[in-house]
Amino acid sequence: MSYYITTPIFYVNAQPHLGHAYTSIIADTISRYKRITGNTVRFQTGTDEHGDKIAEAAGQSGVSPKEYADRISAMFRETWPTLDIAPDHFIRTTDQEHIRTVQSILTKVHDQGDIYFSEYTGLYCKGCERFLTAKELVDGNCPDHLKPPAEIAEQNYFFRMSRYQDWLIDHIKTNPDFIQPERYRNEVLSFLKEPLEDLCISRPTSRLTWGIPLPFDDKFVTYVWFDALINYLTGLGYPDQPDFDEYWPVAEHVIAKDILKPHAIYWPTMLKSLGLPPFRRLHVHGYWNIDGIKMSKSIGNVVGPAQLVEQYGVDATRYFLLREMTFGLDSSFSDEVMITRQNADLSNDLGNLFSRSLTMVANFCEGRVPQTGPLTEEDQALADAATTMITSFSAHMEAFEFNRALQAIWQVISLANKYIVTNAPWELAKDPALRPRLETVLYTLLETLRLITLCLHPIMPGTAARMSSSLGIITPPDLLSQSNWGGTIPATAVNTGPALFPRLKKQATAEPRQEGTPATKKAPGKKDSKPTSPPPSSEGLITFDQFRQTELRVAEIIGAERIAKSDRLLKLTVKAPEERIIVAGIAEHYAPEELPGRKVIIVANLKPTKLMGVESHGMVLAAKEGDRLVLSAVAADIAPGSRVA
Ligand code: ME8
Repeated sequence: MSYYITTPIFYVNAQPHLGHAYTSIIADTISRYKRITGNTVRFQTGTDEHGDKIAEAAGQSGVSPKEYADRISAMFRETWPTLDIAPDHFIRTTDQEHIRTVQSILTKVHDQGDIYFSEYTGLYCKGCERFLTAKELVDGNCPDHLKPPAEIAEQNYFFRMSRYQDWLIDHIKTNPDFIQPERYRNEVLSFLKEPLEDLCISRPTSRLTWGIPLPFDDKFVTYVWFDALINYLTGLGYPDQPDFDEYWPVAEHVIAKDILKPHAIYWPTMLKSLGLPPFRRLHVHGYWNIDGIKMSKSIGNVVGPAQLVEQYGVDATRYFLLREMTFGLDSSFSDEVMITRQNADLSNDLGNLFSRSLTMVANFCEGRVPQTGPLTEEDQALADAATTMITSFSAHMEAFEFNRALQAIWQVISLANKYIVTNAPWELAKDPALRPRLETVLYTLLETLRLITLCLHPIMPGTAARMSSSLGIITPPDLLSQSNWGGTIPATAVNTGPALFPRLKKQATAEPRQEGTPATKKAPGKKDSKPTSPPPSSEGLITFDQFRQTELRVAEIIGAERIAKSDRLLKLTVKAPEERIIVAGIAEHYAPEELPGRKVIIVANLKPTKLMGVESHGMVLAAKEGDRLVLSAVAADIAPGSRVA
């Protein structure tokens, strides 16, 4: 069977964060699961590169939109392998092939009369890149971006979405699993009770040039969603490539609830207008929150995948995200829960079962899989639990219930750990007469571990590969043919290998990020909490309290002059927002003339000190690389005196 799974294509106006990583880990896990259950899988992700937000972010960085998109798109592409996320295709909306496909689809839909020109006034949220209805606002703000939308009136092209409303309602009703989980299906159906408006699909080039030109009117570019959603077709070579015929009928999309409407309403109606069947299923998950607020680049409270991988490793990160969130509901990220799970579930439960079992095989059976004798009732109970685990794991995976799929595995891990205690193989080993019993117990443990490893492949590919290698398993995983009891082959050499997961110290690891290093920023309106944990033990680290004593501010340089008899020092007059003098050792790198007007970051609360006779009230931050020195700067215009947090 074929299977096609996609993530949203992510905007390139900011770097990848945990939210993007979660969706991508889901898609990767499912594609690995589908592969080991005999499917031919295509997994697609990519980046969404047109629109106001991107053009604006590029402008702030002082580069062209394309250069900016190239840079951030590469970050997404390079981040995924660090999380063992292995898409088959990475699509970019700036790919020529995509642009051609979007234009040919626009022509087709236009020719058949589903696109018309009209005037429109509406409430536009730049964050969502769409018009919101008054009903969607909370206290006048977009509920996701916490900002009021702008009222925009302009002439534009519209897609006759309303024409397909009845068809869509009928399709959702007759295909109960079209939108999952059910709460989102209900949400869409309830939205569809009101008459559907047509969809504005263009922007005048006077307002936005960074988009795909409409083939029938070059004074307009296409609206982001009409461009973005089509990626799911372009990536398959629509309309005439064999991959399209193979994979489109089995397409499944994974998204978070922020983009439910474009996927559940715009997209199926666009497909209907094109004469294509809708995708097979839409899987909608909730938000990762920090302090109860959605983790998002526009709010700035993000946790980056690189920090997680560095702190916890790939597999612990994947495990945590899949185990902690109930698919469809929101979840909170915290280092504390992450560390607790790693220590309890991975290091203790799984790690101990694995290392104890293999160590006993090494000690009592010279590192070779023993023979199994007849199973006692207790052996049989574990064997039954392990084979039932496969069935229940598979059922939960099929239903995108990742936390329950993992619970099914951990139930067996826990049973197996108890089995070790009650059977005490180290006692059996003392009596040669009990040798057959010892061997059966150890065989039962190894076989249970083999089945556990089989289930872990899609979740923690690296760990499962290490476990397989220790267990002497050389065949690639196949859940269909390898899930019967008895697959472990006696006399196979096994080895203990290094510990699967190290135990983590709680506060020392948790503190730096929880208390406000760049990885997280307090959400607006939240008071900074006092650090409660003791200072980290590692040398060289400072506590958040120590860091907080340093007051960093944005300062505008309004004057600069050389200091007599010094080759190194410049006397800077800055506004921060009060005027002050700062002496900076930058004369070998910057001429005084080039400095006024620049905004830099300063340490504002240093005790004044005299340098070459001039009193300095603070310090300018700069970066050094060999002999080079580059002044700090801010990425967008901001008032002098703004605090840097
Ligand atoms: O919406 N929790 O791109 P985007 C969970 N380009 N998932 C999160 C999340 C969070 N806090 N934050 C982001 C776009 N995500 C469009 C999509 S598709 C044709 C076009 C994930 O960069 C989640 O998958 O804003 C969400 O749907 C997506 O990132 C939004 O990514």
